Amino acid sequence: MTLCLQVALRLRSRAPVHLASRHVRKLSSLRKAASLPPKKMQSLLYPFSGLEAHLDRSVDRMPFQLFHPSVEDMMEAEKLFCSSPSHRIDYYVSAERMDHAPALKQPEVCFIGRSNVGKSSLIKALFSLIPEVEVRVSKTPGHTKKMNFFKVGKAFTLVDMPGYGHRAPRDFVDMVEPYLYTRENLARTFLLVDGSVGLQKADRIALEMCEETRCPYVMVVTKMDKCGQGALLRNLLNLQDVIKTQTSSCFPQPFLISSVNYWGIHLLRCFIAHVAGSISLKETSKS
Ligand SMILES: Nc1nc2c(ncn2[C@@H]2O[C@H](COP(=O)(O)OP(=O)(O)OP(=O)(O)O)[C@@H](O)[C@H]2O)c(=O)[nH]1
Ligand SMILES: [Mg+2]
Repeated sequence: MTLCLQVALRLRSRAPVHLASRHVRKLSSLRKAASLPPKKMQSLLYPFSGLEAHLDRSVDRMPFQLFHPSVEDMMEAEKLFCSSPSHRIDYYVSAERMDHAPALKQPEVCFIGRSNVGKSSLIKALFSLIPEVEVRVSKTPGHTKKMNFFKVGKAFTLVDMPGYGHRAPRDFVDMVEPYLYTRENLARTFLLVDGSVGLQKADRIALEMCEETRCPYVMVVTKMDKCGQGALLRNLLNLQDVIKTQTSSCFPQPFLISSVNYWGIHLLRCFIAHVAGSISLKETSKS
């Protein structure tokens, strides 16, 4: 982190970021989240807003708010994450190698990151409105061993990847790398980093690989419920600095999420629907 960013961060709060857990079930749906007090609703939908107060005025907020859709846009996106007879959402197939990957035409987004960072949990949270879709998560690193494809009707596909770091570089070389280089319908890669520990060496290797492929990718900061606001902000500003100074294909805005309390999940659903070309944003939305 640059010295400028270090001094710009007022580490006055060590309190963990939290939201009343009894709301957890309800909050997976936007309609129900509307019952929250406005400030809590704002933090749920745009998690950065809850942290902003701890930043010095000199910090540029713009890169954290580039994608700032309206609640109506998020409602529109949420419909895509609800299953219906004409729009089936379900696990489709798994593949161990690229030549086993299904040939699909619809846009695809994939989730990569270190083992245990929360890739499968994020997909589970995105699909929380259709709990019958089984997405397996585990405390044990290295749980997801194949590329798992989930179809969201005919609109797009989500791909859960094995993590690197556990058996790395094996799975990465066998699956993730060839996938990133050759998948023609890949619309966006989401590179997940753990907000409680910040960028690790393995994350930097993944970041370099994403840069090499020149495909557009986005950083997602996970487990924001787990760490104190000070540590989270420090890691976030450091990441923002790396994105600004060392990347060219990365979307400037990192997305903050918690798969436990659904912070940032509605915003991410909307971003995915947007990059997959499934919704058109109203004029107020920036991207
Ligand atoms: N507190 C908290 N824990 C989380 C969050 N997301 C995931 N976890 C926990 O982190 C652990 C790993 O989650 P997974 O989703 O299986 O991680 P993964 O990245 O898919 O891991 P691999 O499949 O091994 O690559 C599980 O114990 C989850 O419950 C989160 O947002 N907050
Ligand atoms: Mg997994």
